[in-house]
Amino acid sequence: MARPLRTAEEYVRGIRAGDRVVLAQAITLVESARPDHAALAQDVIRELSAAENTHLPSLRIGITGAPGAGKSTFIEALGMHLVERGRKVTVLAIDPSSSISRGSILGDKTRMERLSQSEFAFIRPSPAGDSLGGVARKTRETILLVEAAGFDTVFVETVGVGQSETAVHRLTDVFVLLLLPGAGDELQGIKRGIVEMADLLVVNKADGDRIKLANQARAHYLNATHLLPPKASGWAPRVLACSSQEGSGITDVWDAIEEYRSSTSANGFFDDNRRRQAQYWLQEALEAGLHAAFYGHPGVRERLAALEQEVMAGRVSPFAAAEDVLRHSPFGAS
Ligand SMILES: Nc1nc2c(ncn2[C@@H]2O[C@H](COP(=O)(O)OP(=O)(O)OP(=O)(O)O)[C@@H](O)[C@H]2O)c(=O)[nH]1
Ligand SMILES: [Mg+2]
Repeated sequence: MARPLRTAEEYVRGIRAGDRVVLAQAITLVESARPDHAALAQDVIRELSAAENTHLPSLRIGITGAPGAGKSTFIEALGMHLVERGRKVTVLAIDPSSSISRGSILGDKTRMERLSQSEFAFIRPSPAGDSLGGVARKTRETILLVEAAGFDTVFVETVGVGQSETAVHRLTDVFVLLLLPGAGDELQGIKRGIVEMADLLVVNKADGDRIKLANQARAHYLNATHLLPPKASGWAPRVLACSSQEGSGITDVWDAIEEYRSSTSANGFFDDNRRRQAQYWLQEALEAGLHAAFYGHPGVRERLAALEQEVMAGRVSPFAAAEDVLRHSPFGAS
């Protein structure tokens, strides 16, 4: 970040006022690897969290699906639908591969052409990072910032082929799996575990000569979800079809999401889930901090360097060496 940093107070004031420039700068702070940026970001987040949220209760929506399933186009269609109804929409992404190339940004902006121009929408590409956990943590903090700025609907898009959807599931209230007409899970590269996580399964591209295939896919997944064990949320997953390109079925998807929200709010799951997510991120941050403190400690580095060769040569047992290293760490008894 080249420009001089603002004070925490200035960030907080700007974000509360819904200033997009300040919001974007605060997110850059959250994403920064510099310790002084990280410390300032924590100050900002602390102040924002301490204040009473005067905005509408937010809804965080995870969107996953195979590459090319139409996630960005779907978010554009649903996002515009919401913006027209007075909601303020944010689109975030978790793309672990973006640490190498941030190539999909351009693609996403063109897929979300109308939304990216709307004053009621805020689109931010996936943060870069060396680990999925790090990227997900930055996204969690970004969610807090955009909500404080008054964005009440947060989409988090990820490609449903790896571990990233588990991270998105821990960041969002409702999880939507986008599917292609025709092809089964195996062909779409969707793992069974992801189907099990979904609250809504939406067969996209139900248009033109694909309508019949889309209906077949819908019947297939309807059957598949009936075989799944009941969810802790008490919600039975819905299977819908839509065309993000033509806009058909988008209203039904939103109605189902609203129904999900009222049903899980009524039975307490919605708030409970957020509390458990907060607990999870506390544990996650502690583990990351412990890991960094441990391996960054000079005593640990020294002992580890000395013992590694001994262990590899078979002269010292791995477990004895580990105990030795732990004794020389900040957590050792000595
Ligand atoms: N016919 C039709 N094409 C669609 C529809 N939705 C998306 N597409 C097309 O499918 C292609 C992929 O759409 P994207 O929205 O980029 O898909 P994505 O899932 O975000 O892709 P990645 O982010 O690369 O994983 C584009 O060419 C879209 O125009 C739809 O409802 N109908
Ligand atoms: Mg996309």
